Amino acid sequence: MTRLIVSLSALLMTVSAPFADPVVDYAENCQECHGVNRLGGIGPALIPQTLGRMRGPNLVSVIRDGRAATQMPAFGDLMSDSRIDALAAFLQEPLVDVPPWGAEEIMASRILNEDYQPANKPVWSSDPMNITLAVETGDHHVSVLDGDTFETLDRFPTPFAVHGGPKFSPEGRYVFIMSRDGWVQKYDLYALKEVGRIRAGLNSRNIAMSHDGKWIAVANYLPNTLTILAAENLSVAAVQEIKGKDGTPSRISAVYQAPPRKSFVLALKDVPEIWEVFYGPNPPHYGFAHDWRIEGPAPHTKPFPVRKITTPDYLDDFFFDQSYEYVMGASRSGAGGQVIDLVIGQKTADLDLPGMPHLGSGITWQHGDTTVMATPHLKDNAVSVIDMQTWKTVKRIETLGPGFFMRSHENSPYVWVDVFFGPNRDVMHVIDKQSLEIVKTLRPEKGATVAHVEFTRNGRHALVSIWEDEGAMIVYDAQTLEEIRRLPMKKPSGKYNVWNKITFSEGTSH
Ligand code: DHE
Repeated sequence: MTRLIVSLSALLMTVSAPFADPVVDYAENCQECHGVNRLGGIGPALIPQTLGRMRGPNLVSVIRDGRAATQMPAFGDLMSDSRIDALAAFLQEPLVDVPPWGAEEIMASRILNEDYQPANKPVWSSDPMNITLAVETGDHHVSVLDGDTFETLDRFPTPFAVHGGPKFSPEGRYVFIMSRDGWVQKYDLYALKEVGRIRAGLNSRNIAMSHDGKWIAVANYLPNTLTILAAENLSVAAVQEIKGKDGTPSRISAVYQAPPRKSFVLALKDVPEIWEVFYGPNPPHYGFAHDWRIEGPAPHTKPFPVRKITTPDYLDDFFFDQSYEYVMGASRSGAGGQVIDLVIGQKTADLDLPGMPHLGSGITWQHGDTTVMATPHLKDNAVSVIDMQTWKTVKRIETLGPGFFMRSHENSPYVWVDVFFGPNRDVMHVIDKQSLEIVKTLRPEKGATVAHVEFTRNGRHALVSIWEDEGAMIVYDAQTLEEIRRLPMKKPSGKYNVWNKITFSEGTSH
């Protein structure tokens, strides 16, 4: 529900029809973002299976007051309490007809591009390792840029409402992109052509690619499943129902790959558990019970052994250390964080992380003789810097507002962090990695949201989004912090450099 949809007609309806039908209220105010049949779109699906911990009074207050750190606006000024109650009750009614979405339905949704011909080598002459993608959510496109000249090599349409980082195949030739309504798109950067797409879930969180490039794991909210696709042809390798050890169905907060462990690691959103799904040839022996193996449908016979770890608290968001042994997790309730050791399967430390840390965009760097991890907070005007040996907070750097994304690069002395929310959402802070002080605050366009940074391969340029419908990607000199160029774009969100992503640069998120 974007603010735009809170239209004059909705306002008039509110005044003239105080007892309006929640079905009509939904169609007028919610449908554009949350989808026909409440099955999700840019916003999550609004049915009991996906509302999870949001049930009851929580749901009423979100409709009335909006939701921090999301694009959900407040409807309290537009609807009476009784109408909000009726709408909340309607959203908690099970759908009369939830389409089944198992292996068969997913396979049936696959569309392969008949015009696609693989190219043996790139059809362009740019540095393949410096190709950089810009996701433009304003009109649902991705721009493929030469990271040296910033020439646009292609601009292709994506499914509706892309979310999370696209994932590159290990050699950087293919990219996989996911939309909130569950589509996974495969695009060949050499041929500049879409290979195909498949709807792996009805409402999805994010995707992870196995380190060998063979498998893509899709974390779903709806249905409560993990879908594993064969990257080669987007066929379904497995669909696993997600239920806690006690049988409680759960959404998945997020899934990431853990390359040294040859596994996917996922956190359950409605049950305090982490799962590790092994795809490598010799998974470690954790005494897997038979029903903890995901068996693929024919013609795939590959089992994916699953290990389940009970955690002291929920994990809504998490981050790995560089060895991928430790998971740093935090719950959106904002109580703090926890460190889970994947080798022994237990919590080993607490983290002082109140104020909704956004661990999904955390980064690490060498600081003195230790490695630190830094994360913005969605509810605090701060960046937390944590020592990854002692797990203690080294510093909380005060910012001009809550931030969403941060990035750095091995060759840069700076960390860049946005202020995504509040009156100062038009600024970007630049922090010195050693002194941990803000050394410059950029305000490239007064009043325009400025967010998300990516570096080019060698770290020479920092690319910043003017996150507006008629926005732009600004190219900064990453040393002098001077603006060099502006490329007009339609609400650019994330940018992704092939080299930084496939080498797991310490300055980027997963
Ligand atoms: Fe995101 C990444 C979760 C809202 C834009 N976001 C991620 C990831 C997670 C996540 C777990 C890491 C996935 C990955 O890259 O594989 N996001 C959440 C939420 O829980 C939250 C707060 C609420 C929700 O509605 O889901 C949320 N996110 C948003 C937005 O409102 C943003 C700003 C706009 C949008 O497009 O929805 C948004 N999220 C992004 C982007 C990334 C992302 C651009 C990738 C960042 C990167 O550099 O990798």
